[in-house]
Amino acid sequence: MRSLSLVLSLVLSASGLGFSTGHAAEAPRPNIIIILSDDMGFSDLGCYGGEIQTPNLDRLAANGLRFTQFYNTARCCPTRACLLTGVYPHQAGVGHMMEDRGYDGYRGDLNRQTVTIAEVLRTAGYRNYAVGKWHVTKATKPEGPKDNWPLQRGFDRFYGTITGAGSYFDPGTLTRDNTMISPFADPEYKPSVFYYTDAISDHAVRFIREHVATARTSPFFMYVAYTAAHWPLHALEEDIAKYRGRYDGGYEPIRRARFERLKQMGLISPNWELSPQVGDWDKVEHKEWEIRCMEVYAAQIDRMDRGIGRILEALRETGQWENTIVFYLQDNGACQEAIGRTGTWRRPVEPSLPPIALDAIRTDVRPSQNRRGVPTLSGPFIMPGPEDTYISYGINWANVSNTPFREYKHFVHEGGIATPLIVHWPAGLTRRGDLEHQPGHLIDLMATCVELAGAQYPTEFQGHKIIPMEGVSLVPLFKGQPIKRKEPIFFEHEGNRAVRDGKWKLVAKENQPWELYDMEADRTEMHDLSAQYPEVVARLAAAWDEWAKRANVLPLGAWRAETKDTFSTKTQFVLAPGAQLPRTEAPYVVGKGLKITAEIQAVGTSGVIVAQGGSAHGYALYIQDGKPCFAVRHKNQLKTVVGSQPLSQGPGVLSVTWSNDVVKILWNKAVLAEAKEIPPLTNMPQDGLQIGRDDNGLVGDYPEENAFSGKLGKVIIEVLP
Ligand SMILES: [Ca+2]
Ligand SMILES: [Ca+2]
Repeated sequence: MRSLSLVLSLVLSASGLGFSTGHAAEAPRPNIIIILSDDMGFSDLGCYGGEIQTPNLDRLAANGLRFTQFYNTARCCPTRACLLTGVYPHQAGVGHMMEDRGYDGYRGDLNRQTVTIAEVLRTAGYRNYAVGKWHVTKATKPEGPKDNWPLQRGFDRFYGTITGAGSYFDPGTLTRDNTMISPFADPEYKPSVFYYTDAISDHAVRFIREHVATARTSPFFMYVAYTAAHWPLHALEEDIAKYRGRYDGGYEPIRRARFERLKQMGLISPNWELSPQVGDWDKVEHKEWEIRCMEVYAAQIDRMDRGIGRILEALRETGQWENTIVFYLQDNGACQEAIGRTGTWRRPVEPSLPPIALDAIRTDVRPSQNRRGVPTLSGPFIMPGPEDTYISYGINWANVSNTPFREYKHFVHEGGIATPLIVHWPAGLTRRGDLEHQPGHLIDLMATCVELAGAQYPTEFQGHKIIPMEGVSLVPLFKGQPIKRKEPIFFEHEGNRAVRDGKWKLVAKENQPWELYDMEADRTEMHDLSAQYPEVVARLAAAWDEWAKRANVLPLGAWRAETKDTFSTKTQFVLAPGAQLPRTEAPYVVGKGLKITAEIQAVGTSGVIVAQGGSAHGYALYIQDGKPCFAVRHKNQLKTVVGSQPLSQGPGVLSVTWSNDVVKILWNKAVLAEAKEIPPLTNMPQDGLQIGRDDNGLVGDYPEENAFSGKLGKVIIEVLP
């Protein structure tokens, strides 16, 4: 059957028709929809044990197939690169995020040694549509290169965002086809309230209808990549209201209930232990806020599910329901990143920054303000949900989302890489409501689509030699037949590494020794068997090494290498509170002096005024115990200059000059500190710059993020020769 459809597709693509008679008239090739959601845990969906209402996905599961051991790559970009190309992310050039680290596995852009599913299916007569988050290119400027945007990688239409995360009410890099647009100046789409999840659903529906109206003789492939439920916690009030009270009991009862349902549903073995609970509800200081975080998260997923319901409805209305195969999966495990979880903002907050025109194109992932000029609000005194907030639900709820597994996004323990996979296909699936326990991985989706479409995976494409696909087709499983996987499944992200082979999983965190788990007996990874089975460890470790060599993973740690990007040549930066600059747009500080001038409207007792860099290289001006401090990191060594006394009542101007190896801190021109022998940085810091907080790696000796507790005006940074 496979060879027959292969021959057929060759004939078809040769004739350029893309639609078939004869054999295919009896069993026409299906439309294929892959729905990917973002930063969700293994047990968030109703049909995977969750309490969040997902009736549409639950119905798909009840009439389809649910995989219990499907895997992603632990992170947004690598997952998208892997899903789209059918090879491991490093082979596609996206071993980490969207920066070029100077190694082929870490280019931050899909390479041309790979083809996307859309590129392959187009050769078999499919029309291709992409909706939602793209995030497989570093080219995110409206007028920059677009050679790795969807239309240049096999898709006929695109509506979505080129970059990763962003506001749901005003997403940066919003794009239709090849043109960046403002959601508030888009003549083609004018909802009463713009909400990105709805915009994705609406455009998926629109593309289905337009396809059927204009190109119904061709099958279609559609890739729908929701950003739900990635931070920020943005949702519509009516949806949040549905979950009011649902999480009042804290973490433990929800985890416990999910664990029990997972067992009842047969999704996990009754013999596995529940991984340890991370959060202690009794110690949560801002309980109402913490509850609200999970309510908003649930609302984001609820709204996505209803959008999926509308996509399915469009299939029914257009007669495409029976022969459309729908896949649903998640790009990585629940996200523990603490974003916007500190700060002292309190409402009401009036606009205090220059407004942004409604038709202006925005490209910011983490906006510093909304269009009206209200600074972006965060911290435990601001309830998440509205468009002027930017908050994440944090590690404790992520631990709940990932029930029963441990670890999170970034890690290749099960909590980072386990995803639901729902497959639904009325015309082609003989199993209904079944569970499939075979391990599978994103790499299998290309092989599956190639078989479904009767396409031929190329050895050469547009003059480039193409890497063979890594996965196996899942199609036999749809009919209850076995699949034959020749190789183990491999993982690497940020130095975290794993290999899954049959019942064995070998896994390690960066620079840590291997751990070995028997996944049949202990999938929650509670009992490390590496000491008992050294021969299994040796065999799998050798297999991993072999894979790492051939799959562009090496050199391990290359994701930390100096980027090949060019840096800003600007010497003056005028920045608003909440502003952030990516590394390539931040002040180029190597060998330079700096002058920082910060307008302080209300003096706080703590928090970062400006930080550029992290724990290896960087500098930060911040307040601690009311005193101004200036921290410099050089090759992991920290030097901190502390002001002699707390800042007097504001408003005032705090400034630092750092030149000729001398740091001076001044408050309204009075010198509060002077220190010598602090040479300029020798390396450009990896982290970008933020005003009012320190993201990712911390420069100074202070708590994570360390949002400024007072009120800032503008901050001016001058690069001195
Ligand atoms: Ca993600
Ligand atoms: Ca930082």
